[in-house]
This record gives sequence, structure tokens and C-alpha cells, in this order.
Amino acid sequence: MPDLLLIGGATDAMLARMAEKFTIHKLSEIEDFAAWSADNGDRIEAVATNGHDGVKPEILFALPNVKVISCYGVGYDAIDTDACVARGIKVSHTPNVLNAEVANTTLLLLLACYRDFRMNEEQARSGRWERDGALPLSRSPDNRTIGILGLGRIGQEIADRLSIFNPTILYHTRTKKDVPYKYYDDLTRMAADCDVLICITPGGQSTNKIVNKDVLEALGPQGTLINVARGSVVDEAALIKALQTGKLGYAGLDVFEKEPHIPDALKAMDNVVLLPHVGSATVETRAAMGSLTVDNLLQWLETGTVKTPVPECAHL
Ligand code: NAP
Ligand code: 8YV
Repeated sequence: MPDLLLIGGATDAMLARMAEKFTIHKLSEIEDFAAWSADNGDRIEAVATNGHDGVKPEILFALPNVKVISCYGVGYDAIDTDACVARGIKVSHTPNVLNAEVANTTLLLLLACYRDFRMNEEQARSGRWERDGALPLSRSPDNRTIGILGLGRIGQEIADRLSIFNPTILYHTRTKKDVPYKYYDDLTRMAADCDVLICITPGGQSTNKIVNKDVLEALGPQGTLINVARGSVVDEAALIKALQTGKLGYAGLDVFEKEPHIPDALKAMDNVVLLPHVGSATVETRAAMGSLTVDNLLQWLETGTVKTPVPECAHL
């Protein structure tokens, strides 16, 4: 059986299917990777990983015969695809099966910001409602102008699910799409026209900190930033400053610059809703992602191709 390196965790269902066809080596159980890979690195032909861990350059380097990397997650910014293409390594990911869940998480954050969910829940739970009465009124999410940064598979699902709130939808991407929403080629100009800016692009160099001070201030004191993309997309220091100085109104965040670290300044603010990168984290969606991750490995075993390659590797 070919040897597979497992980076990060996997569900029992994934492990059972992978174990039928591969000899699995768990990175989490290897104490000294340098020593282990000197003896075993050349045996590894397949890698299973996830969007958080990716494949670190030193690991990729230590596996000279790896031919396939299957990523549990759609975002693959933690995998150096240039290096993989140069070596002919096929990289797969899990598109589409998580669109609905990530869109649900986006709506959760948006509603939580508009309806002051955090403070109201605390008012109820702490007994302050009984003692001090109700908090000031919150705001309605209905009829807002919502800008989507990244109108791809998930961005479109978010737009679809938002329709019950009767929004005006705007979007910014590098290329204009065939959609009935207003296109902006300039992110700051779009932010100036929005009540809400939703980030759902890939991470990586082209989106690094594109939500900067100017974009955040254009969104304004009543504006809401929702980030379900990657922490790297937003300048976190500028975000904290904009929120602290009242230049930005609210933020709903599922992703952060240095996960799992969340700056104390964000934790301290009442106008910020925080989630620990759980955009796709339901039993149902993670099962679908797990199945597709293993399907890609098994298809590679049978045909040498993968079912859902990342675009950079589709020609391999
Ligand atoms: P996708 O279908 O490839 O869509 C990406 C969109 O971003 C496209 O519309 C693309 O349009 C746009 N885009 C890419 N680079 C851009 C840039 N530099 N500036 C502006 N727009 C840019 O990807 P998807 O399946 O929707 O997933 C999107 C991302 O969501 C993933 O890569 C991942 O980072 C994140 N995600 C997060 C979670 C979570 O748990 N929070 C879960 C799943 C996914 P153009 O190419 O025309 O620019
Ligand atoms: C997961 C994600 O948290 O798919 C993605 O890009 O960010 C999430 O679905 C992650 O990749 C699972 O490791």
C-alpha cells in the first residue's frame, strides 16, 4: 500500500476509508520530523492536510516523492502551489460542498452585529435584564446596501441567502461577473457606498490586507465589516484602531491574522462578534468535506487524477 502523511486531524470516517488503501503516518505522532523524514520521507506518495495547516515548505521539501496533496477545505493559501506545479504534484481541495454552511455563518455574524446579539444575550444571561431592564434598541438588517468582496462560489451563495433581507448587493472582484449586481473595480469606492462589507476571497498575496485603513474608514462609523475569508485579507491593526476610534461601527469575524490567537483588543469590544474559524464547522458539512478529501485520494490511486483539483494544478 502507498504511504500517506496525515497533517492535522481527520474524522473517523476519513481515517477508515484512507486506511483501506494507504499506510497512514500521522504527523501529530511523529516526535522528530527531521529525523523521521530522513528515514521515511522518500516513501510518502500522498499527503492529506487541511486549510489551516497546509503543507509547510520544510515538510514539502522532505517528501521528494509526494505526488498528491488532498486538502480538507476549499482555501489552500497554506500550500505553495507554485512549488507543487513545478514538481508535478496534484493538489486537490473541497469546493462547493461548504458553500451553504459558510453562507449560513456569514448571516449569523451579520444578524449578530445588527441585533446586538452579544450584549443582549449577556443582558439576559447575567440577570441584568431583570435588574436594569432592556438595552437600547438595535438596528434592522433589512434593506441594507451590502458589498461582497469576492463573488465566487461562496460569495454567490451568500448573495442568494441574503435575498430575504431585501438588500442592494454590490461586489468587487478582479474581473467583472455576469450577475445582476453593481460591479466596483475599486474596493474603497465600494466600501463608501456600503452599510456592510463581506469579505469572502481567498487568502494569499493578491488579497493580503486589501481591507486597509482607507477601506475601513470608507465603510464608516455605522458600517459593518464581516470577515469569513482569511485573517490576512484585513489589516487587523487598522481594524482594531478603526473600531476603537469609532471610525468603523461593527465587525463580525470568523478569521484572524494569527489563528488561533485573537487580539485582546477585539475581545474587549462590545461592537465585535467573534467566532473561532467555524465557517464550515458542522457535522454535515465537515462529513461532506471529509468524503471529498478522501474521494480525491482514491481517484488518484485509481487513475492518477484528482476529482477537484485547485485551478493551478488542473492541467497536471
Ligand atoms: P472562489 O469560488 O474561487 O471565489 C473567490 C472569489 O474571490 C472570486 O470571485 C474571485 O474573483 C475573487 N478574488 C480572488 N482574488 C481576488 C482579489 N485579489 N481581489 C478581489 N477579488 C478576488 O472561492 P470560494 O469557494 O468562494 O472560497 C473563497 C474563500 O473563502 C476561500 O479561498 C477561503 O479562503 C474562504 N473560506 C473560509 C471559510 C471559513 O471557514 N471561514 C470556509 C470556506 C472558505 P476574481 O478572480 O475575478 O478576482
Ligand atoms: C475550514 C476553510 O476551517 O475551507 C476553508 O477554506 O477555511 C474552512 O472550511 C478549514 O479549511 C478546514 O481545515
